[in-house]
Amino acid sequence: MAQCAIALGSNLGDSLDTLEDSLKVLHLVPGIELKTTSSWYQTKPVGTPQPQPDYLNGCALLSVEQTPKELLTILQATEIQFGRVGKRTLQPRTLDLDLLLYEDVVLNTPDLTIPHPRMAERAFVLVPLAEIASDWIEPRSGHTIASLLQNVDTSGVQPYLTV
Ligand code: PH2
Ligand code: MG
Ligand code: MG
Repeated sequence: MAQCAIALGSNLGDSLDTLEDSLKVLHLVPGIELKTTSSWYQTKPVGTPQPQPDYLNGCALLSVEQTPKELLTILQATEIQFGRVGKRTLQPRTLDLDLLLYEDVVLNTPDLTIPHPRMAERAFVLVPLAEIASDWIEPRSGHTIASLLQNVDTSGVQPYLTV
């Protein structure tokens, strides 16, 4: 089994339900075990061309039998299952599932880049990821998640409090 980290995000529809249900769906896929989930964070949109609603973001650790490419296909199918339309980047979305880390693999293909190319600069990824994988070394930079987190502005990332 390979250890993987994924990022989850949503800023359209009932985001909390969508994120939690998507984790249940992934856990039911043969060959995928959901190991750990972070808490959820309400985050200011980063890099979006127009104003859009805050996101709900979190991360999860999976053990998988799938290859990186097979896992990507499953994540994309799950996004569609939860109503994601098209492949319009930087638009509001019901569900975004990004493969962040797969063991210590570094992969650069047209379809898939591992580690996720923008994870090291994104507080909305690093804050939840540091909760569950602070010692994991991001293999492109050679730095741990905890140390990457020290170099980003976390002011747009707030714990999401459920009542
Ligand atoms: N995802 C993006 C672009 N900007 N900003 C926040 N806060 N959270 C996201 O998940 C996010 C984003 C593209 O996938
Ligand atoms: Mg994505
Ligand atoms: Mg994304």
